[in-house]
Amino acid sequence: MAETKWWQKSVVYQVYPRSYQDSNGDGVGDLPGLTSRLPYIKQLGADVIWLNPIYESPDQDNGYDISDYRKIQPVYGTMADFQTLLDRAHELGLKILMDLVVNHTSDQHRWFQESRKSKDNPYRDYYIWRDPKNGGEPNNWGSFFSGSAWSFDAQTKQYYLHLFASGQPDLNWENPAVRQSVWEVMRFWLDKGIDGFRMDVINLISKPQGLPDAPQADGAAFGSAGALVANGLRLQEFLQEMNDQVLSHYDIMTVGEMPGATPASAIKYAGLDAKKLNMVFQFEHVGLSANPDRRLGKWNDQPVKLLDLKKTLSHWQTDLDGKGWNSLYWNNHDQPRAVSRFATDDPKYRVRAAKMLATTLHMMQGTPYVYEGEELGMTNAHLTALSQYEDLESLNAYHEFVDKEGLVDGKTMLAYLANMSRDNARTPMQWDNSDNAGFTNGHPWYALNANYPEINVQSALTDPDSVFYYYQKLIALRHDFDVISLGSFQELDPHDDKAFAYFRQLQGQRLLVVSNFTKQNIRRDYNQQVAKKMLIGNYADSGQDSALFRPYESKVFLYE
Ligand code: ISL
Repeated sequence: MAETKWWQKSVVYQVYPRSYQDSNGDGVGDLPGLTSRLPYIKQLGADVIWLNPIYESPDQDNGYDISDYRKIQPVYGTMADFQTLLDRAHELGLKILMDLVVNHTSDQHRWFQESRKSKDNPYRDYYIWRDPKNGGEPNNWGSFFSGSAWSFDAQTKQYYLHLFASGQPDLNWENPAVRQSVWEVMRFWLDKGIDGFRMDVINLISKPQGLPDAPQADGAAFGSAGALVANGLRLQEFLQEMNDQVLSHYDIMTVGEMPGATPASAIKYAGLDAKKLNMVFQFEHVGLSANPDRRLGKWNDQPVKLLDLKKTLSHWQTDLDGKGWNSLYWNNHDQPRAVSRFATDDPKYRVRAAKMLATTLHMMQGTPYVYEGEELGMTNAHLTALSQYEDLESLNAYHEFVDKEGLVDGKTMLAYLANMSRDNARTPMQWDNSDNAGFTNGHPWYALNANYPEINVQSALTDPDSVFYYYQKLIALRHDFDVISLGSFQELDPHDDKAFAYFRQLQGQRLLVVSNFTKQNIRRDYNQQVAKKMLIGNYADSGQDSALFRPYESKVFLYE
C-alpha cells in the first residue's frame, strides 16, 4: 500500500451548525457557539470536523441552497467568527472540512438571477434551460424532493432543471465558465486554510446527453432520474479537472457524496491512485429497507435486516481493500438516528446497542464519521403529527403521496416519516438537562427530542460507562493500532442472522470483532480463548466467558 495519508488515520465529527450550539439566544446554532464547544469535540478524540453548509442562503433546504458562496449566513455569524473558529480548531489540532454544494445553487444566487433575465444573458448558460415539450416539461424526471424536476419560468418561456427543490436550480457543468467559477470558490476557502471538502451529490454534476426520459415505475407520476444522472459521461473528466486545477495544490481531504455509488464507481472516482477524490459516501446500507411499492421511494416503516446489512458493509470492505478507501458512517443529517434504525432505542438496551453499533463500524477499514449526538446514543424523535416536521423533503413527500396522489393514507405516511425523516437527525444537540438542553437561551428553531433530560452531554461526562467514553476509547484505539485503520477485512459466517463477526489482519496482527445484534444471549466461538487480550467490550465483565454474547454485546479480541 502507498504511504498512509493523515485522513486514513482520522475520525471525523459532523456538526450540523443550526442544531449544535446557539450563543446569542436567537434559537439557531451558530459559529461562536460551535467554537465554544471545540474542547468537547477534542475531548472525544475526533481529528476533523465536517461542517454542514454555513454560507448565505434563503434556507429552503437548510443551507443546501446557497445564494453566495463567499458569505457566511448572518444567523451563523460573520467571516470573522469563521476565522476564529478555524484558528481555534487548528490550535487544538482539529481540522475543518466545509460542505461544497455545487451541483446546484439557490435560485437567489446572483448567477441564477442573471440567468433567468433573458435568453442572451451571459449567465443564461450557467444553468440548464430547455423549451417546453408538447406544452409541458422537457422530460419526465422527478425531483428528489417530489414533483417534477423542471420549473417553468414565464419571463423567458423555458423550463429550468432542478434535481432537488425548485429553489435549487442545477448548474450546467458543461459550461467551462461554470467550472472556472467553482474552482475559484474552492480556492477562496482553501486559501483561508480549511482542510478539505465534503462534496454534495458530486456524482450528479454530469447530466446525460440529450436529457432522455428516465425509467418510471407503473403508476408513478414521474421517472426517477437518479440512476440516469449519477456517474454521467463527463464526471471523470470534471473531477480530474478539479483535481488538476485545485485539489492537487493543497494537502487536504475530500469526500464525495455519491448516491447510487458502487465499489467500482467509488474506485473510479476515489481510488487510491485515481488522483480525484479521497473517498465517497456510498448509500447502499442506508437504502436497505425499502417500500415494496416502488413509487414511494425511500419511505417505509421496515427495520433493516442484519443479513442485508452484513452483506453490504462487508462487500464494501473487501471490494475497496487496497484500491479505494471507505467512509464509515451509520447516520448523518439526512438519515434517521443510528441506534433507532440499526439496533434499538428501547431504554433498556439503548446504551449497549449504541456501543455495539459503534464497535461494529469503528473496527472496520476506512475513515469513521460520527454525527453530532451519536456519541451520546441520541435517538429518533418519534414524531406523530405532520405539524412537528420541518424538513421540506418530508413535508413534500407527505403532500405528494397522501394529498395529491392518494398512494397511501395519512396515518401510514406518518409512520414512514417517523421511521425515515431527516428531521430525526436535526433536533438540537442535548448538552444538559436545563431548559432546551443548554442548546439555546431563546426559543429553539426546532423542538428538542423529549428525552434530553436523560440523554445529554453533562450526564454522559459524569458517567464513566457512558456512550461518550466508549466512543472516546474506540477513537483512541484507532489512533493506536494500525490493524484497525489499515488491516484487511474478512467476514465470518455471512449467514448468521444474529451476530456480525469479522477478522481484521495486518501483517502478524489479527483482530476478531463479534457483535450480537439481538436481545438474546448467544454463543459464538472463534477461538477467542487463545487471543492475546480483549481490546474493548461493551459490558463491564466482558472478559469472563469469551464465547458468551449477551443482548447487544460486542467484543474485540487482539491476536498476535
Ligand atoms: O435525504 C436523502 C436521503 O433520503 C436524499 O434524497 C438526499 O437529498 C441526497 O442524499 C442528497 O443529499 C444532499 O443534497 C441535498 C441536501 O438536501 C442534503 O441535505 C444533502 O446531504 C440537496 O443539496
